[in-house]
Amino acid sequence: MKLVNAHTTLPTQRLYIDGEYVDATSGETFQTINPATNRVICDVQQAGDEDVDRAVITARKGFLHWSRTPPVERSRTLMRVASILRERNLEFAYLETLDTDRPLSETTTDDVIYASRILEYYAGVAQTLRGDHYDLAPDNFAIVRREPLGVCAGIGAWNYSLGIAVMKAAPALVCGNSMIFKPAELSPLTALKLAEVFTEAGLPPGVFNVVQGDGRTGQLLSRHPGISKISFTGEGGTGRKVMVDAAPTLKHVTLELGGKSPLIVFADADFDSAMNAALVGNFFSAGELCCTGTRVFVERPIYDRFVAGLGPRVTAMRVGDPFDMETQVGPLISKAHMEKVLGYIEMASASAATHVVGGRRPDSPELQDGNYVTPAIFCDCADDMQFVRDEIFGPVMSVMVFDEENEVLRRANDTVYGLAGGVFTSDFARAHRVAIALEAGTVWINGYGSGPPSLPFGGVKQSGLGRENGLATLDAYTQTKTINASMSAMERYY
Ligand code: TXE
Repeated sequence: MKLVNAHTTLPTQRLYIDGEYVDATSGETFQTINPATNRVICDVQQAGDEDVDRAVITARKGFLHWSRTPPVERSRTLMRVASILRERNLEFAYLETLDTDRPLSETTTDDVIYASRILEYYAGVAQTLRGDHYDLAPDNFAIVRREPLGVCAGIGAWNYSLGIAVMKAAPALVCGNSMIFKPAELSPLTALKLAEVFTEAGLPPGVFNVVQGDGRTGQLLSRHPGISKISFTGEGGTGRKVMVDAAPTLKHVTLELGGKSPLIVFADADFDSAMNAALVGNFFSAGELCCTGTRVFVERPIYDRFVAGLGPRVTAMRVGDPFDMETQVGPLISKAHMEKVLGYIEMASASAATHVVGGRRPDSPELQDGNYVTPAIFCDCADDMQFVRDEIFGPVMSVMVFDEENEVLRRANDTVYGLAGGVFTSDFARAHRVAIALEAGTVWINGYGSGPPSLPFGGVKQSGLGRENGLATLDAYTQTKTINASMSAMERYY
């Protein structure tokens, strides 16, 4: 098992259709770049319409076979995939770090293990899939069957490419569907390795396929008449385009979109715990995470002490080479994204907010080639400042002060987003009052960020449609059929 490193280059990557690598017919390629060095890792073939058509025909064949596979077999296959991923944790983690910039300290402990846990969860669910029975009358009963949708497509964002692929494939496959997955063009590599593992685990050809490409390939999937469902992860504008493209063929759509989540710290909170949450809730994965708690509201009595405590903790964070196990904050995914984040930092610096720490390019010579930005904190922010309202998707924390519970709830909910939120207080009743009042798909009380596969995750308002993980997701990958059976003759009506 050869581990990649910061200098690894790879041969041109292809598509994975019908259980094997195949060449795209489009003749077009794109490059995936190492964010820590901005050197090319490899070329990747772009899937065109003929390639997507081929994937759909194959996935349809795969679906007809797989949907007739007993759930216990589906369960065993997913369990085999999970155990292979655990065995090859380092190989996948190193590749994910190379492609996504997220440090080994995260990918070796979080990404691959989390993907395995999702597969294990749905493997356990497989044999519990069932419908309902209704006793309507002595001579009349009904059953409601839960049936798969058919060929499903997954479109991924670039930050957690393996995790997002598995979050979509595991529930889809466990319900008897087949899947065509398109990873983001900025991190296309681990989805291909995942496809190899599915084949190695005995998944029949055509049940999990990977096509590569940018938004054009994504649009081909959203529009294809042979695809019954699109599960999309990405930013809101793109999600709305997917929905529009999916409408003419009336596809089922799940959208996991962006956020600008509030983290509320009351004066009676466990101070250190709240501080830990603010830091990990903003700077894990260098803030390139949808559910980051980037609007930190701190009750006035502890505001100054809280802000004073943040600075030294951020200064001590180790920003550097993602392949160094000591690194806590790696580079951002691309030069363009780094410029976008630096633009917001410039905006914040020019505003009336107070700059606390960070938000600049590091000085060390060995980091000059990478898309590095040191974690930034601004305090004394106003709710209407653009960098406080927009999703930055980078290491930028905004801190605001508040006085009253109703005031902070109004302000926390004053956003188009509704993905997540956090509340820190030792008052049990207030914790639940606030959690219930926050407009979000997930709220953490006295914690931030953990999301076991058994819990549904997703946004309200402009943060998404539908859920991933948990049992709720099974409704997104199945449809019901009511069979109403009569045991006596039909009476004459006309
Ligand atoms: O998204 P983009 P990115 C969000 C995060 C941020 C965004 C960053 O909040 O807003 O994702 O990811 C494909 N038709 N989440 O920049 O640009 C594109 O090729 C069909 C939320 O990747 O929207 C890529 O594969 N597809 C999430 C994918 O869409 C199209 C967790 C996403 O690209 C397309 C992680 C089109 N017209 C990030 N245009 C959550 N809520 O869980 C592009 N694509």
